[in-house]
Amino acid sequence: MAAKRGWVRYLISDPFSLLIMLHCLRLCSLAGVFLAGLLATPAAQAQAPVVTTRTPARQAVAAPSAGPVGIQFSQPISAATAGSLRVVGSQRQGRRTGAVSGGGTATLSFQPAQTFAPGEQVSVTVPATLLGTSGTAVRPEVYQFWAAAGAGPADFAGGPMVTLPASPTGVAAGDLDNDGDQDLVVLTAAQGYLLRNDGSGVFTAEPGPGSPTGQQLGGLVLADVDGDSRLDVLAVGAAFSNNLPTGTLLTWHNTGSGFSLTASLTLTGIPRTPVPADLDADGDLDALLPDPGYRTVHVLLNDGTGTFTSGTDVPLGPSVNAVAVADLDNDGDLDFAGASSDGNFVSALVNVRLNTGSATFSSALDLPANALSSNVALGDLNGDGNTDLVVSSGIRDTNVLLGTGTGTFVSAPDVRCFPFLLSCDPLCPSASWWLSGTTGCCCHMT
Ligand SMILES: [Ca+2]
Ligand SMILES: [Ca+2]
Ligand SMILES: [Ca+2]
Ligand SMILES: [Ca+2]
Repeated sequence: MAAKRGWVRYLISDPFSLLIMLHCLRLCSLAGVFLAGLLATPAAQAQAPVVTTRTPARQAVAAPSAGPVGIQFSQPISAATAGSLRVVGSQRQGRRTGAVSGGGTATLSFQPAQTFAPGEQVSVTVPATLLGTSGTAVRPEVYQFWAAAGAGPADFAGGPMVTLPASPTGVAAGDLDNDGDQDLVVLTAAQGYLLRNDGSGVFTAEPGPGSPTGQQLGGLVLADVDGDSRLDVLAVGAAFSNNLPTGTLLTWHNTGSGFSLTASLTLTGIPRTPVPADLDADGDLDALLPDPGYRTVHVLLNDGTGTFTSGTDVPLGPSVNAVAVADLDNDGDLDFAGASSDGNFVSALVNVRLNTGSATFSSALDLPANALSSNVALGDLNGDGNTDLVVSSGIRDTNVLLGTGTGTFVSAPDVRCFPFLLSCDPLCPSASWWLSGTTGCCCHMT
């Protein structure tokens, strides 16, 4: 007690020490508030629910055609928002109709009203409008899988011919009348046709998407861009003025009784075929359009009604011929790979771009490819759950690159599928043979 009184007398008698002590007390108080804030953060601000398990697994290649699609989260999901889950098919309906169950629990299940078509690619979006029961938005993600196809012999026999008044410039298959069979849309330079399937593979042609005056049609793809569960038609229109080309993304909405050209967007150059995908994980299909003339991949974002606006384009050279979309680094957003070539037989590349999650893409990871790369496809070839990459060459073997799941790839043996290949010889006997860059042998064409 005496010592305590002594300290007090000392501090009162020494104002400098008193000031230091008061300052220390103030700092301790501030530190306490800071620490209390840190400790209070987890309770006051709940963690976002995240997806922990997907059924079918991402990149699955033989998913049950009847469904369901099951998603397990780290926390229970609000029943009121469970319907925000989006399941989108590439061949039937587009946005799939069906029932979501499991609201209020940590496992949602979507049962599609109609089976997935054999080999159909299915995209699942977990958007940020899906909330946990605490009210916190989920961490959004998009993933893809493929429905099982039959184990057929892969032999194809010719079917009945359909005569059209002009040469086709594009064809795409999908169930446009939602009756369960695959119909066709065929474009000619100035007119589109719907070839309706009678259910047995016999098609009847009727007028389809019409072309705006002066536009030549190409680059056809089917996708439900307005989310009404009817496949719509996207195509690239080309117009020339003083020999200068202007490209337009044309969108025909499927009304159920015809096609209505209701949206278009003018672009530089003449882009190639659009690739629809939910690039920003908000539940609608956006689009990538490779534009070789301008060495660009156009990024177009959907407002949910099928109206597109330009996003952040991606420069990609030398001459990007095609793109394919998948989650290359397993982080829950869709990335893309582009096949590009400068036409001189030596500098073909695959350009890998990773999505930031909001449809902006990283700088290129360039992978060498065989000459004149003309197309690229993505899928899990070796069943390890990672997306692999296949690049076709105009004159050489097909490249196979196996994904590591982190956005990088390792080379696998090329696939020799050049149709006119006659034989190989390591000695290159004459000028009509050429050296295969990956196998080290010389090949000869018929
Ligand atoms: Ca049909
Ligand atoms: Ca639609
Ligand atoms: Ca979107
Ligand atoms: Ca990704």
